Amino acid sequence: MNKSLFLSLGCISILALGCQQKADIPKQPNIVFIMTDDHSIQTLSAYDSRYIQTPNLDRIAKEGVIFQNSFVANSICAPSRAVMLTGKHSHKNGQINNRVTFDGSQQTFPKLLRAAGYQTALIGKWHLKSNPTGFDYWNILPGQGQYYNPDFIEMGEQKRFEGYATTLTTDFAINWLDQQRDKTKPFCLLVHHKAPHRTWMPDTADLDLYADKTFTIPDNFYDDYEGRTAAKEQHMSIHTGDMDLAYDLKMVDDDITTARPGLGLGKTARNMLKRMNDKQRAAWNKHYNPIIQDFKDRNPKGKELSEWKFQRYMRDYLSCVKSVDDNVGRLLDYLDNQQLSENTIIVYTSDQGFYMGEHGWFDKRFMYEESLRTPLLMKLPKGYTKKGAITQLVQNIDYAPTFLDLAGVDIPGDIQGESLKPLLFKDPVDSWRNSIYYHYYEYPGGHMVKRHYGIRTDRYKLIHFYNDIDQWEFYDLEEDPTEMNNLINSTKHQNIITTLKEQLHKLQIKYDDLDKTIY
Ligand code: SGN
Ligand code: CA
Repeated sequence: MNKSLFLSLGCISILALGCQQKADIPKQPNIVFIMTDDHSIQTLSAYDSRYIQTPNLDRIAKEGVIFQNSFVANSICAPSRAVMLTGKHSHKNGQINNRVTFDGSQQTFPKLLRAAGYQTALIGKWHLKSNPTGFDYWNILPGQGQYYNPDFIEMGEQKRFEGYATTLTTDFAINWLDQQRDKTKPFCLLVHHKAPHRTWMPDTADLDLYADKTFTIPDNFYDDYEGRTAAKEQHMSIHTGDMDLAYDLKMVDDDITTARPGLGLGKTARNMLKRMNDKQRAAWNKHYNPIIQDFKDRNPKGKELSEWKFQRYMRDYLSCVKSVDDNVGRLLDYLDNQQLSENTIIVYTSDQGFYMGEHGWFDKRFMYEESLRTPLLMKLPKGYTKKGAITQLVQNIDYAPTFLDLAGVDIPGDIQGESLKPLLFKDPVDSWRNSIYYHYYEYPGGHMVKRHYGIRTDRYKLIHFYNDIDQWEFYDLEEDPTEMNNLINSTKHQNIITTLKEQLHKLQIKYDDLDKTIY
């Protein structure tokens, strides 16, 4: 056989194998899209096991895939949700910050799936102000929602439910799957948790879980922000009153004045506690009262206070994550027991990452790694052959086109993300994006993180802070993974900085985001 015939026969048989693999995949797989709010990569053990074990979330990664380079487009809640629903950057879907109201008349993936015969449902946090559109069924928390005995708005009707938000959201999701849906249709179910969002109120069952654990303080907990003005001028510090003793850390006691009494946070904290029933409140007091007493006795100051706050923050936050993990386990078990897993893609992500004391912070917003990255795990339906780590750069603009592609729906031309479907087979993918684009807008506003946009490649990051500042930052993530050295003026790096500026400009053309004056 001549060489070229041999090669082409080889290619045909590889192609045939590819086609056969792809022929085995479900035509309209079900979609279960689980999202949490503010869950950091650092606290999901499939990514990082320093702080907590999350066996149920890890199960998704173990049985499926884990995206090692998963990023958001704008690291804050409502914008992230709008990005995911539309597959477009914030300036295109209009949800540039948490303050504006989502235009629910625009194209979203649930609407397109519904038109293609899917049954669509949304349960849990929504946060987009306008009522959900494109869902056959919705049952959402109003605004940020409450952890204890929360109200839910079910198809326009608001009711209060006894229980803990993460558990209730999961109960409602399982109930919809089991009792409410039309079992003759494929479904797309969004299960969107409030947890582990501020103010990190654990379930009473989990209060003592980390009581005796001391967590290692990040190396850059005492960052001096040298060479990084925006980082210096934020209001999201553990060291200051930004993290409040009463409101955030539950030291609700008449002897403890909150760090920023003017904000009335002590009062807000008391109101949150007032939602509890007697049994919940008794368990709460049993846990926190001795901590409050100890705090008053020791009266820590300076570094001792900062480190005390860090430990308290970690304990409460991780307890909220533990409840997420348990509840995701319940949902996975239900899908397995009902033999739904084979035909279903299960996605786990967060609306963005979060700081666990890195740079001395909590919260998100910055284009630095901890808040730019977000967990992304998927358990795949049968026929999708990829297993383990996926290293390509992916972003939350990609979710909408991925869901549409999996469901065999044409991806509209105005969607800016890319379908991740080609990455879900074990065959190598020849070409993929080599950079992602980011743009954050909520300034001035809570936590005072200045407006910025930027580009990240697999190795470098370039950020421009603008508005009431005009400063560039450049990081070599291989040399400086915690982004402490802004090398924007480094002679050695000027060539790569120029190249990145050109690439950034190209991305702004590609995504049509050159005009910064519109917002
Ligand atoms: C609230 C929080 C902030 C948080 C924003 C945005 N304060 O305003 O700490 O940054 O939400 O979070 S709180 O007092 O209400 O807890 S987001 O995830 O919804 O974007
Ligand atoms: Ca969030």
